[in-house]
Amino acid sequence: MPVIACRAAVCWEAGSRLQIETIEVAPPKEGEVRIKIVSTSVCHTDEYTRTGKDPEGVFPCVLGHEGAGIVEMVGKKVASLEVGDHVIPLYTPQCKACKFCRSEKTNLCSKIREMQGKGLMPDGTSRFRCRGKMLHHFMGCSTFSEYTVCAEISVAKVNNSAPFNRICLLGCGITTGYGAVLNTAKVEPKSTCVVFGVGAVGLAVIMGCVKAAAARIVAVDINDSKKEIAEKFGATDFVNPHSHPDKKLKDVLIELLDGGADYSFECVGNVELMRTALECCHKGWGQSVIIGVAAAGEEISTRPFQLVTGRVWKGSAFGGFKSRDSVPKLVDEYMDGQLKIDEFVTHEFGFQDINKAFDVARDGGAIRCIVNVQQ
Ligand code: NAD
Ligand code: DAO
Ligand code: ZN
Repeated sequence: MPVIACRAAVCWEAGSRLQIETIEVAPPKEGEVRIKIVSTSVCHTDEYTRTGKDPEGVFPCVLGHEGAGIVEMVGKKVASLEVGDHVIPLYTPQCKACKFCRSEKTNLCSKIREMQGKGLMPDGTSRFRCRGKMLHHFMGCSTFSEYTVCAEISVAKVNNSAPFNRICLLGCGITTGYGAVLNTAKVEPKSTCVVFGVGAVGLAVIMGCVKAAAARIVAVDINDSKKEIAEKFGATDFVNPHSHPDKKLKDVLIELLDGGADYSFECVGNVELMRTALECCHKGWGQSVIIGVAAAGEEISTRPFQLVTGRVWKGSAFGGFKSRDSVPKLVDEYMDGQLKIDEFVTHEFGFQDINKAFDVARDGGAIRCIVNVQQ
């Protein structure tokens, strides 16, 4: 069956800007599907990987992991997807058979983890070539291409009438923050919550806290322009650490919340802030959830006494959602008006301008930039 020649945004080496190239995309092998990507978005993690800070980046590669599209071709033994299905690629797969998938305690499927981490398909090869060279895949998705190939277990089939340029955001940021509140922390009504970082992930945390009927939702960001959108999403308070130069941030928050937060969420990827997020939690029961991804080699620290006295430190990946089961339901929640997505979109670009989307995302002026790949 035919190899497709199409446009893709290639990252040739760590630190270089993406280049729109014509690449070859091989047909899907057994247990794989080829997808025509309609829309994608630029997540903080794509930019982070592009710079070479993230260990998951293997170059040259096709980045992108927040996307949505249409199945164009199915490989042998694919039973759950058909040509024409509308889909969202998933960087956290769900095979439903491995030890992790069989446990209710985690969403971290291990079936294709090893090869995915090496930027390869499950059989250890790549479906992408450009200028005679092999290109690596990224996080099992590689959505910065007009066509990509994913494992069947890395694809969620979704409502055919949902707009691609909105639901692509459920491939990462929104799902991550929302689920961290509802699945990982399991925030109870009337709780007090602190959200560090008001990007897409932090806003989705705020949305989750509102859904959980939290009493106080304190948004923390070093950029004052984030106050308005945080409040629009339901934050009750906004704290800019720079407005309190003489006080430790954790003391500002402990004072504001009469002893500390019931729950806190770190949505930046800064290890110092992770410590503050733990230590601003209430003695005896406060829980802090790490969502932000720190640079390779960085470490967190605190005094053990913080944990001895009842604070709990946790982490959350893809919002703790079992991906193939949950993402279609989140699409339906959006279609029913129960879940915000439109409000996260601040910019929209054609594929040719994907680097502009990176620039805007990096400058902090964006929440999410949609890139319409077929335009
Ligand atoms: P973003 O860049 O859009 O937002 C980050 C926000 O943090 C910005 O508003 C910025 O002003 C703010 N900020 C920066 N430094 C700060 C500081 N010292 N104190 C307070 N605020 C500060 O990022 P995003 O796309 O929302 O992603 C947030 C983090 O979540 C990233 O680290 C990303 O890699 C990670 N992430 C994790 C998962 C997961 O499954 N765990 C999934 C997606 C993203
Ligand atoms: O299963 O060992 C594993 C790794 C799972 C990877 C989870 C990644 C979570 C954070 C990724 C950043 C967001 C795109
Ligand atoms: Zn699994």
